Parts: sequence; C-alpha cells; structure tokens
Amino acid sequence: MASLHSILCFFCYSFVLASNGAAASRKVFTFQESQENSSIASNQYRTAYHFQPPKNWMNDPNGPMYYNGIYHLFYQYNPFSAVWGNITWGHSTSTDLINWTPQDPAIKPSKPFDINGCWTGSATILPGNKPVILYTGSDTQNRQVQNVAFPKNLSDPFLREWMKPDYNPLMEPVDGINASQFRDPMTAWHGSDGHWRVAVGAEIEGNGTAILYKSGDFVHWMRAASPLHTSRGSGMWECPDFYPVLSKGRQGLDTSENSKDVKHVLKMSLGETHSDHYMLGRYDLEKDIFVPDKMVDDYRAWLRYDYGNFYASKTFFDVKKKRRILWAWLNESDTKADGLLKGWQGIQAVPRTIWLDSNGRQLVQWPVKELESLRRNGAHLHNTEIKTGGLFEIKGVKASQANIEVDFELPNLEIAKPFDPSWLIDPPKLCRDEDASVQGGLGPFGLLILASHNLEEHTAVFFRVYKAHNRHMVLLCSDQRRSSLRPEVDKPAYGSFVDIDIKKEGKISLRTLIDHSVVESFAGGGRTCITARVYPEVLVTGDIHLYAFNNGTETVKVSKLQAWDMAKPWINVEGE
Ligand code: DQQ
Repeated sequence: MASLHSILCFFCYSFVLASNGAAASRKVFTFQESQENSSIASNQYRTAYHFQPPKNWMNDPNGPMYYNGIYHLFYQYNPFSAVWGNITWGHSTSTDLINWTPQDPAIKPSKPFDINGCWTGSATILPGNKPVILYTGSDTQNRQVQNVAFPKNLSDPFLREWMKPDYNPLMEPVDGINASQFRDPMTAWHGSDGHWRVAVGAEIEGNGTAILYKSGDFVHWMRAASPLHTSRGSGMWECPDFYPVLSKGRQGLDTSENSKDVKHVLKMSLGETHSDHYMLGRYDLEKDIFVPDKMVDDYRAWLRYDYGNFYASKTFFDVKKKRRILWAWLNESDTKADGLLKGWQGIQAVPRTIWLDSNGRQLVQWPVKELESLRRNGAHLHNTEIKTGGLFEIKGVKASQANIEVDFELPNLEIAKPFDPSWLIDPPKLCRDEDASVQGGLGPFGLLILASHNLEEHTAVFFRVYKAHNRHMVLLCSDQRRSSLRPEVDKPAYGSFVDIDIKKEGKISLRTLIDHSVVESFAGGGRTCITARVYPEVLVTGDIHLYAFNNGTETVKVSKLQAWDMAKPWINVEGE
C-alpha cells in the first residue's frame, strides 16, 4: 500500500532547517529575500497534461465545439512570438479532450474587417449540422466589428479551412457603441420565434453590458431594444457567456434550450481584475433579457468559477456525452522576459464539466472524466490521523505531475474559532493573515505542493474551519507566496469560502492537479476551485516533494488519500 511516510513533527522539522543556516526556526515560513534577479526560463515549467500550443503565445479559448465525432479547440494565438500580438485563431482537434492534434491556424487576419487581428469568438451549430463561427475582427481603423466564418469543406473531418464571406462585418460599433469596447460574441441561441440571438460584450457609459442582436438568417442582424443584461457593477464585459443549466442533475443542455426546469448563467470576464464572474438567474423570453436571482451592482458579490488565475473562459455543449464543458486561459505569472526565453506563454485549464449545485446557489465544476485515463501508479491511504504540528510526505508519485485526492474528517467541530462576518469581504486577506504557518484551532490543514526538501519553496493549499452563528464556515486558501525563491515572479495568495455543510457531509474533500507550473484545486467536490501558476526553482533542480500537514491545535483524520502520477498525453506535438 501506500508509500506514505511517517508523520514528522512540523516544528522539529522547522528547527532542523533553522540550524542549517536560516536565521530562526520561523524562517521556514517567512519570505525568502533573494536579491538575485534570477531568470530561469526552464522547460520544466512547461506542462505535461494541460493544453498548450507547441510554442508561442496563447490566450483565450475560442469556439470550442463537438462536431461529427471530433472536439475542436481554437485559441487566441500569436504565430510569431511568445507575447500577445498578430492575433489569429490557433486550432487543435481531439477525440477524447485529452490528446490533441495541432492544425494550421483556422482564421487569420486577411480582410479589411479583421486585418488588425482575429479576436475572441464562439461556435454555433446551425440546423442541418452546419458549424459557424462568430468572432471579433479589428478592422482597418482598429474598430472592433463582429464577423462570421464558415468551414470551407464540411466533409473534412478536421474542418481545417475556414472562409470569411465578403458581407462581413455583421455588426458594427454604431449608435453609441464604443468601437474599442465591443467584442467577443457568444454562442448564438435559437428562440421559439425562429430567430437567432447572440450577445456581444461591451461597455456603455462605464457599465458592463451584453448587447443583444437578433437575426432570422444569421446574416442580417438587428440590435435589440434592450441589452441581454447590463450592470453598474463593473466596466467592460469581455468574453460573455450565456447558457442554460438544469435545476436538478448534472446533464448539460444545448444553448438554445429553455423550460421551467432550467436556470440561466451569465458569465463575464472583467479585464480590470482579470477574473471571471457569473450570475444565476432566468431568461425572460418575452422581454429577451436575463434576470438575475439576486440583483447586486458590485462585481465582488458575483460568484466566480475559480478564485485564482482563470480568465476569458468559455463553455460548450458536448452533445456526445450530454454535458457542458468549460475551458479557460491560465495566464503566466512569470516575467515577460522569461516567457520570451521559454518561447511560450499561456496554457488552458483542464476541461471541466460544469453543472448547477443541488442547492441551486452556485455552479459546480469537475475535471472531465477522461482525465482519469492518465492516472498511473497510485499511492493510497485510509484512516490516518495527522496530529497537531504533523507533516508527512506523500511518496510514490511524481510530485511535479500528479493528481491527489484527500478527504479530511474533523472529529471535534466544537473547538472551531469564531467566525467574523467581515472576513467574507476579502478571503484572500484572511489567507494572508492566517497562513499555513499560523496555528489555529481547526486548521490550517492541507497540502504543501511542489516543495523543496527544506520547505523553503512550497505552495500551500489548505483549509481552516470557523464557527459562525448557526453553521461552520470552511475557508480554502491557495497561497503562492512561498512557491518560488525567484523574487521576480508574481506570487499572490488566493482564497474563498466553500459552501458545504460540514456537519452533514462529515468531511471536506480536496482534489488537486499538479502539472509543473500549474496547481488546480477543487474543494468540496468542485464547489470552490482555485488555480495557481507557480515557478519554483526546485522544478529545475528536480528534488520535489509533496506533503500533507496539519498546523491546527486539533487532530485531523485523513479518511482517504489517493494520489497518482499523471501520464503525458499527446498535446500538440509537432510533426504528428
Ligand atoms: N482577449 C481577446 C479579446 C478579449 C480578450 C484578444 C480577453 O477579444 O476581450 O486577444 O482576454
């Protein structure tokens, strides 16, 4: 069974480190002040099972779709460099969402309506099984306009070539629309009146907006009198997404479906904060507007798919497996100079299935089932206690390329520290103030990831549990501040609460995907997700460790721990 090793005393361990040259035992959990302006540009930061092009710059996922047995992923791509520019639609195809074959760029700047860039857009499958792409073009005057493209040859299973009709653009920035804030058309949906609808992200008089257009033929589009939704709560909405979810169950729905058994999701990406937010609500068919369940004009109160590095996301309906799948761009937090040296920047999150929580209050996400086919060699453990100050190493898996799943049980919930409601305003601050080194009652407990043997480098993904008036509050933190000794990389601490009833469920679950420079964590079965980009020096030297720890005053029980190596699939290997 498990090659999980004996529990070490956290603070004894710290002491050993201190006597090895650090100034004090506390040094293990303080920032390392390296003066060295190191620029490592290691290919160890390249991921193994996350989607990346063979080289160069990538940002937003574009037009994901399933068509005649093939999954397509397009993406914002610079064919010439590892920085943003010359934006075209990169293209890859797959039969399993895990292995990807690179194709030539699908849409390139070539016409007056997109000569300065082919920006983000979405795919729609028209009646008769005909795929179509709507995308933003930056035209000869750098105005943002919305264009359409069709596959040249529908009998090509990979839809390699796309054509752009001369009647483009379909939508132009007129009648008060700011020509530099008008982009990213979503997947279109079909109304019961036989007309198509699509919304485009915009900012009008400082307010984030999804402008609605209607069409009978997908060629002539009319702006609707009212936007799909607008809010004073934020500026420009990039990459809006709008889709139905079933009130009960995990099955996904086609974007055009609507009935009393569905809720609608409106997602917007906020450039200022580089974060994706969503609201749940209903689609009022009569007025053609989205009506949120809760009307809040402050984006900080909107829900998020992921409380870490996760942006410009887009969903599609997988008609083959009847599920809705979410893609998102994970930006680098390394320097631009290192990006240029590495020759690439930008990866995609693993595709996630997304559905409405049975409580109706939020969405839930889980990596697509196919990802499990990459699991190898497991390490398993059951019913092990981690006493206060305990730290144990999870051995038997490749600590830089793994999938780990842990269930934590807390025998004594009563000793949880009291909860202060003001913490809801800024959970990342709480994660910074009460980090993994700050001993609490119930927690901190969790994982130390991509750790060096002396813990000078590690990413801490952990929980704390507090007692509120009538329930327990579970905080999830993903703290990158000690993830790398390199001073030049961005190392934030992320955090959010997990909406679970721990008394009822009896456990807190954590699944973490580790893949070189990315750590994706799913807590409470996917109710709270946090993704981090990290660049530890230890990835370069190769002596990488993975630990579970408990720095609370109360013993924590690991009722189940499973860890696997993750194999490297074929992702955009050139010359395939
Ligand atoms: N990226 C695209 C835009 C979009 C932004 C340009 C979001 O269309 O608004 O590459 O990352």
